[in-house]
Amino acid sequence: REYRPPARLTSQLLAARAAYVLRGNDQGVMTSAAPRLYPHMWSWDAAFVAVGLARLSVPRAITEIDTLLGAQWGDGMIPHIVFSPDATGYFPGPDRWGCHLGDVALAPPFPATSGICQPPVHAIALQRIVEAARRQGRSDRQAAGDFLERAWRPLVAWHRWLAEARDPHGHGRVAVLHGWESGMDNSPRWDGPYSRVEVGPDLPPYTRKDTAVVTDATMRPSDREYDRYLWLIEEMRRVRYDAAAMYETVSFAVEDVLVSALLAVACDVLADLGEERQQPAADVADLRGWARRFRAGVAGSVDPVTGLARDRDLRTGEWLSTPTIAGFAPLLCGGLSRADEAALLAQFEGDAWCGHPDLVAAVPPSTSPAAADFRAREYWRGPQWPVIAWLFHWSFARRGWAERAAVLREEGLRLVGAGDFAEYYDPTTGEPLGSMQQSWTAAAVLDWLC
Ligand code: 9WN
Repeated sequence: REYRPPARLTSQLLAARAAYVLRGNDQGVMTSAAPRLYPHMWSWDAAFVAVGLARLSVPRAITEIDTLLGAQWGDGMIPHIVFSPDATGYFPGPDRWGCHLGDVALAPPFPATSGICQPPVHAIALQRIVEAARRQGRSDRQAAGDFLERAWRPLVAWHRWLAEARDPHGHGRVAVLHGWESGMDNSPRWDGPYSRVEVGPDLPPYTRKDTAVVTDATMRPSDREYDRYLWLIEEMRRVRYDAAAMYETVSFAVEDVLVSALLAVACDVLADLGEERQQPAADVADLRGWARRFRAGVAGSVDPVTGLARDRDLRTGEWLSTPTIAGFAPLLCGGLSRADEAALLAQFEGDAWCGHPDLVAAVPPSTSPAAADFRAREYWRGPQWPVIAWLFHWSFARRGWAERAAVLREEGLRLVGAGDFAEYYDPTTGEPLGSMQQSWTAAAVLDWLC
């Protein structure tokens, strides 16, 4: 396929454009994930957006997370979408979820939300806000300190909910009950579990809106996939989003290694902040315990043959070994022996992944270009997502791998250098795909450049 990348912008211009994108998507107290395709707030997007906003304005970054936490459910779950009252252009919207209609006891009546969650990266945002405030004046430092006090209990409650409601048997791995909960909707990781989801004959009819925005339908999940996505919502609605009933009955239930690794890291990040800022010792001890448990659960999932971490289908008990970016989850949270970690790092940088000879930029593709499942333009089936590059960059820096972190930053900037701020990119041509002006892409760039 012919695609000639336009010239790279200077760093200054790229950063200015990134700020402009976030400004354009700002609805006041929430930032839409993208202007047309996603005109609401998404949970993990909001955390990454706050990381970027912290470089522009600490108070505005705080507002973003305050808005998200304002939609937290009574049991601690942070919902994956907080619907903007001012936007309608997304399906499934509030009425299809039905969480705000009164019979879902734990959901807030306002704002309307979805009934599932997304990866727990919010403590990372808190840490980056505190960090950014350190470099600013007294009022920002004070605002960040107050924010930490205010966000502490909600964030501990969120982590507790994930540990208890989504890992009730203590496996050390968080269960996702919908591909959307993983944030990697149609990753080939989920093909097996989804193939076992039988769509009932009583699935209410619906019309997709996403393919009216991204008109090349091959860049989005298929209609067949959407039927299953909608069917799972139907199953959840029928048990009124009761967490225990969902865990037992929803036809898609998979222990997700990437979410589990992120929970482990997020617990440690939050515990570090809590120790530094004198938060309750009992909370800190719980956080450390969850960090240990989920780190061990991720390490315990590693395939002895490939060295990659694996998800596990809770409905069949089988390990899922499709080679996707989630296989590198242990690099985020640690927990492997030195030798296993070195081998996994070598694989990450090797020619089946970031070092594949066909890649324009050496950042991880969502699926290995060497795998039979690889599709260069199809959403989570192959494209590179700048936000995922940022996540590995941040984790590598946190783990003390400064040089490797610098390479991911440099290569990530190569990918996004023309300033489209696309949702994802074709790894083999560098073509921007999906939605443009995607907020979390702009946020990653701001963090890299400012
Ligand atoms: C469903 C907002 C979200 C991201 C997800 C990404 C995509 C939604 C969709 O967009 O998912 O939640 O409609 O495709 O897969 O990671 O949070 O940017």
